[in-house]
Amino acid sequence: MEKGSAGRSHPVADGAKEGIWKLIRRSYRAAFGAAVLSILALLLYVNAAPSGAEVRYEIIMQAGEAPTAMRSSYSLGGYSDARRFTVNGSRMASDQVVFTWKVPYGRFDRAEAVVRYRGDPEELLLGIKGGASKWLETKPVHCRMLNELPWDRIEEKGLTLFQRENAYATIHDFLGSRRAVIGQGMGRLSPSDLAAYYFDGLPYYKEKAGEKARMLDIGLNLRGAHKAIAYIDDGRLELSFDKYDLNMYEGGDNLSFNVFRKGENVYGATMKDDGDTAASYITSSPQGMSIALDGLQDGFYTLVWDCGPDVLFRDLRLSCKWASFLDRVFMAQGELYGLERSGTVSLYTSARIMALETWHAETLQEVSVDGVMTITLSEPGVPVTTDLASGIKEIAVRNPNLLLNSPGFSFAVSRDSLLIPSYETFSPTLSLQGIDYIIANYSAPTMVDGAWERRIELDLKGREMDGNTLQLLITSPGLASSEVELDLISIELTLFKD
Ligand SMILES: [Ca+2]
Repeated sequence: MEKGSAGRSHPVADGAKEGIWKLIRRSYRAAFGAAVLSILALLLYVNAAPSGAEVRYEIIMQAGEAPTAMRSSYSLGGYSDARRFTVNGSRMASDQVVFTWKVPYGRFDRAEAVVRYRGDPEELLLGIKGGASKWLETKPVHCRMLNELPWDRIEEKGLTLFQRENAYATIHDFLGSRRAVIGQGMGRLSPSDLAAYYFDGLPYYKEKAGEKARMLDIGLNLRGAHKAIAYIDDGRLELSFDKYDLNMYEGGDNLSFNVFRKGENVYGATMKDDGDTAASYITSSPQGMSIALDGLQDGFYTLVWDCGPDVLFRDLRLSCKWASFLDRVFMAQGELYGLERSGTVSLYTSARIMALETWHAETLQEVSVDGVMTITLSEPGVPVTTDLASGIKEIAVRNPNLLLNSPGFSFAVSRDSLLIPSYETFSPTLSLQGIDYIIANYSAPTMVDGAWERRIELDLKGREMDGNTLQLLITSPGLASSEVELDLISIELTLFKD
């Protein structure tokens, strides 16, 4: 927005003018000693047209008297309505084997795979990716340590909760009471009595939790850089906020806003300085940002506001039920910056230790935790560190001109919307010391006719198969250097376009 322009920026009208907002729609079949690996890809394509199409692939692995070593990559040729490929080998001799072939469509919504094999590898994974794409969807087929773990276990819909003690009767109870909301690989510092294995908990939890308000209003004036996590469960993200320049320091006040999914940038925009780069102490008019992202994969997204402390943003609205700020929240009292006075706000956190700080003598205050005045700020610019009880606490701030700092933890504006980031990520080499629960999007394979059999599903929404090329990756980390013999019998793959 130009300096001096009046009124509140309307995100659509002004956004288009400024160009700062964009819309992005944007069976070693044991017969006769021959090993047969068959890959069936049944392609059910339902277009906008009422009739669907069905395409089937069959890929057969054959070995001689003894299983033939299979390693590295196999290109399986093109596609047709019914196609069978033959590759020699059945015994995995490398940590990974890749099958590549052409598919008739660039996009599918999900895949279902049935893997049959012999052997007891430490871990066996199945992954799908597009030819040259950076994305990879992977699910565990076999995990020896979990298969043999003698803990109590509850299985529901492909999920398994392993408990050292039998504390929860259902997975739903477990997820509800603990808000076991876990972002894979986020590497947070939260309590480590829980490990997660290929688990993105909310999709399961929300089925029974019912609908809540779809829009989250974050009634905070936020100053400077912030990072948040949001859980998307309906394929889209609408988000809006207003940016103000405080113009207290010399220099430009750009704000870069980015959205990431598993480290991949799915949206980025920069809001420019208001034109006042002096230390004028004149707060700018609001500049609106409004985005609508469609076709997103469900899961955790990271939102990043990158800017200096001379930038304030507020009126943040998000079309999701769960969102939390990571590590820190820097709230600004509007009254101190030429905006209306900010009233009492409550933030919810699972933090066990928190540092609070205000930069102004006017906003020295006591801050309450769960209704008890417990933290006293008596000197500006001097952080006060406090230990907090376990569980989710309400931090009430009477005069929100405060920096809350709790690296590794999160803050939400309501109890219901709090996301508690990752605990431990389970791997077969993880020490279980201190771990009492493992929640896994995994169930042990079943033994059928002397071989393991496991069915898995993969979400492919929003995934583009570049050049209509699909790659199927079978991975067993450390297999080649181990004594384990792993014979693949068959893989059936069905791809669906819903
Ligand atoms: Ca400025």
